[in-house]
Amino acid sequence: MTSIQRGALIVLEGCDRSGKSSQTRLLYDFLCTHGVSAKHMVFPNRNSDIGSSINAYLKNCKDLSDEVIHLLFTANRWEYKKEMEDLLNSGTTLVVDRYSYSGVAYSVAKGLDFDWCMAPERGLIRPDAVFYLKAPFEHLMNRGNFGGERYEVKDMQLKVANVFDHISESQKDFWHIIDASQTKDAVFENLSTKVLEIVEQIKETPLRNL
Ligand code: Z5A
Ligand code: MG
Repeated sequence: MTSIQRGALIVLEGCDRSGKSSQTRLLYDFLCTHGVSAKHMVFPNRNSDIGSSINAYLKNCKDLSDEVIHLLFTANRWEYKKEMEDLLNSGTTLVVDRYSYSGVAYSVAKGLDFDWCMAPERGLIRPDAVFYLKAPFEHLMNRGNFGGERYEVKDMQLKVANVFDHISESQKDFWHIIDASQTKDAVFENLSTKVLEIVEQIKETPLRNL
């Protein structure tokens, strides 16, 4: 009897306009055409009740304290934990556009304590790989639609980048830095090769929590 081999949890992180949504969509299509069962997920997931409050906050239609919005972003991930776990255990690879690290990076950038921010993320599923799409702010601000939402200002983006840098430095075993200032094709080339390797490598390993 053959046991079901699990799927991989692949997360893309990075500052605004670094290309996460473009690359997660490309990656999802790529995995499907290579015969890998896959699902594309995005956080925040704005479709739930919690997600719609987050959406109103990001669009500047609702004011919430920094602590409350932080916990809503985290709760939004907890809403989907069971679904993610079931999919991974049934062999589906998840390609996720932002995850717990965005939660921590944006809240720490606003002045909240790192450990306080990380605490409610503990118990969520630990990614098998995080790809950090990294590029200078000056490069990213010239890309489409920058400035439409609450956090899309230079000072905030520089602080967010600092937190991502700090986390990637401390979690080198599963964080991979990708130069996001390259063309979309070049970024994808880098990413897709590594992802296929990781999907193969983790098949027999147990899921772990943050
Ligand atoms: N947030 C939080 O505070 N806490 C949390 O826990 C979570 C999130 C999960 C909404 O995120 C906000 O929520 C976000 C963090 C905070 N802060 N802000 N602002 P979002 O993910 O919904 O934001 P978005 O609207 O999708 O934008 P984005 O993620 O910043 O963009 P992106 O996905 O990284 O980039 P893209 O959409 O793929 O590309 C942007 C543009 O650049 C587009 O015109 C592309 O065609 C172009 N592009 C992409 N790649 C390239 C390359 N390589 N070269 C040239 N042009 C490119
Ligand atoms: Mg995006």
